[in-house]
Amino acid sequence: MSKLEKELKKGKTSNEYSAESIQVLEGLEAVRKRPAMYIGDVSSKGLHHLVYEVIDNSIDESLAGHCDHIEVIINENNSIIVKDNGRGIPVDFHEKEQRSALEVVMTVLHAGGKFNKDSYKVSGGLHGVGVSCVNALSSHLKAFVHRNGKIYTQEYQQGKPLFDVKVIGETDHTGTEIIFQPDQSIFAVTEFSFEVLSSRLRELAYLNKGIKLELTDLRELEENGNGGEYPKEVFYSENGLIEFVELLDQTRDKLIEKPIYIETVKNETPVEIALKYNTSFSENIHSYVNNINTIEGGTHLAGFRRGLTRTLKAYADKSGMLAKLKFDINGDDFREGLTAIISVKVAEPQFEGQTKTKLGNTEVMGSVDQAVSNMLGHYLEENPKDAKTIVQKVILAAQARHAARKARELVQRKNVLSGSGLPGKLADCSNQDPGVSEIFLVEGDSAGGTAKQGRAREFQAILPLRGKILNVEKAMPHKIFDNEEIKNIFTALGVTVGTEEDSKALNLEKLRYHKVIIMTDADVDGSHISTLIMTFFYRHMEELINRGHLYIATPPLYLIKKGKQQRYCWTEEQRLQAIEEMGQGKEGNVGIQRYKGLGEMNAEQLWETTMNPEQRTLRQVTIESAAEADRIFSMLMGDDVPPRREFIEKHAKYANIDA
Ligand code: 0RA
Repeated sequence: MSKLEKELKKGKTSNEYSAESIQVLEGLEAVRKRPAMYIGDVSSKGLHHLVYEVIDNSIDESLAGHCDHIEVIINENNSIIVKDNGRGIPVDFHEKEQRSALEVVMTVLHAGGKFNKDSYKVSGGLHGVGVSCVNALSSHLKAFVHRNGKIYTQEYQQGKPLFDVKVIGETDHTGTEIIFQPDQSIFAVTEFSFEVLSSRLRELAYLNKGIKLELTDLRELEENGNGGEYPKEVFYSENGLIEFVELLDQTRDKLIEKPIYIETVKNETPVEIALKYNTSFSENIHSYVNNINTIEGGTHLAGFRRGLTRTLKAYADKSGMLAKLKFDINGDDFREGLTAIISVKVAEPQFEGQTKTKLGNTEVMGSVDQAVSNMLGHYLEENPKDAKTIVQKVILAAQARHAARKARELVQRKNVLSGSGLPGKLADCSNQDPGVSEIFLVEGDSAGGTAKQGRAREFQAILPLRGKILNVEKAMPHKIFDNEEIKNIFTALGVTVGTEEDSKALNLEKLRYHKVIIMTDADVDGSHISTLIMTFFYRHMEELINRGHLYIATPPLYLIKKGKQQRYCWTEEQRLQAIEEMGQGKEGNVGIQRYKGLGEMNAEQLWETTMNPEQRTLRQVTIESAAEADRIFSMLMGDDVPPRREFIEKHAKYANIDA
């Protein structure tokens, strides 16, 4: 029993110490009762959030200039170690709190900052809840602090100290090490994903140059021919955002040789920006506030756009290149082929929007605007050749936008003219309520036919797509609206794109189905087609993904049969288990049928396995990290073959079974 609990048992509530102890317990209890309020949710996302929360404290320590190495270890039992070489959490005894500062930091909500006023604390997870929340949500946590030549430690159960902070040895360095085991009674998922953690650490390394971040997975040995070693990745970026933007654009053809880089402090707000132009037609701007990806944008993004447009426009006007232009140029034109990362550190960020990833602080707009204007203004003056190339690209973009608008208007006008306006190939559902309606985008006319027979006509619509749809990553914007399959998707969904002010604005108000389901064959071609379709949605209807409308159907890979018994299997594991269970002690042969195409199933089978809401599994498409998605899409869909092959070999889930 901890001292805290003993005190409480004795009912010593009159003195100050016990009153505080009770507050602490109440604070931690509140976190355990409503974990979602503090860390978002208790799914895999919330689980990983615990690690980010601890790492953020170490990142703060490095932003204060005291730490340049952070190690993360996934232990065999899915507990996590985060270790840094900072100053170490203070351990001195606090008269007012009547206990060690370490204990206060670990057990009092939002206490971290109290001891660290001098440092510029800006990092902190989306919820900025502090390490005490992680402690409250861990069945067991240990803290080790190297400081003053000594090693201090304290352990906790569900956030409650098991003993007072004690010294267990001597040391010649400083730093903090935290080991925690997420509480299984709270989290629905307790297994950490190496990929998820490594993506985040990679991102953090680019966003915080000069810090070495290491991730090791002690759960399984990787075969390497000499006994095997643990999966491990080390992330370090000397040049931060410059390298980040080059990575994002590595598969695109560059327009200017080197990224344009800005690092400054405006009105006490640190602003860091790297940007590049490439020959593509897409805009890829990723923005961060205190290391958090602000997918909904906000004032920093608005300031960036304003500064970029004004500065480039002023240069273009002055250079006389726009003199003979017969049409207007707008903000979009300045961002075609632009890849940029914007990272600001804001002392008291106000997050708004549906997912709380939109920066609201109005003062930041001016800071970023000024930073971009100053820096880009100088750059254009000093690099006239690059400046000219960029302005020429902007003019081309404006030309293409006009062509695209004509094509789009033609499509949208035609729809209005031709009665229902729905594509001839669409087998619509009878229901009119988008909330319960689904549309399956099906690869190929023949599978489309089967799906039409198998569906629940009441709420399921089928749109067959012929072969591979256009690769939007490579096509000019106006070509997109020439493509029959893409026009069909737009009109079937009832979604329009483009307004007078913003050629990419999406109008989802008339979306006719709240579930849009991509259904392709369970083989390499099928997954290529679903990637093409996802790329299309990512580039042209991102909002539809963000609002959770896009799904992928999962047809089974095998049918295992024996006599009258039959079982569908989606994984190799299920297949082996089915064979074992069905084969056991009984007569007759077990038959195994590998499904590669939707066409190999009849209508009833397709309904049962893949379309029936009662039984099917849909995978929802989310944009976990827009930057990562962007990199993957451009790599998979671009021209550069080697990185694509490498990625497919690493991730292809069909690679083995088709071989
Ligand atoms: C409070 C004050 C100081 C450092 C820290 C907290 C601190 C917290 C964590 C969490 C993980 N690693 C950490 N490293 C440091 C400043 C202490 C001083 O002034 O020396």
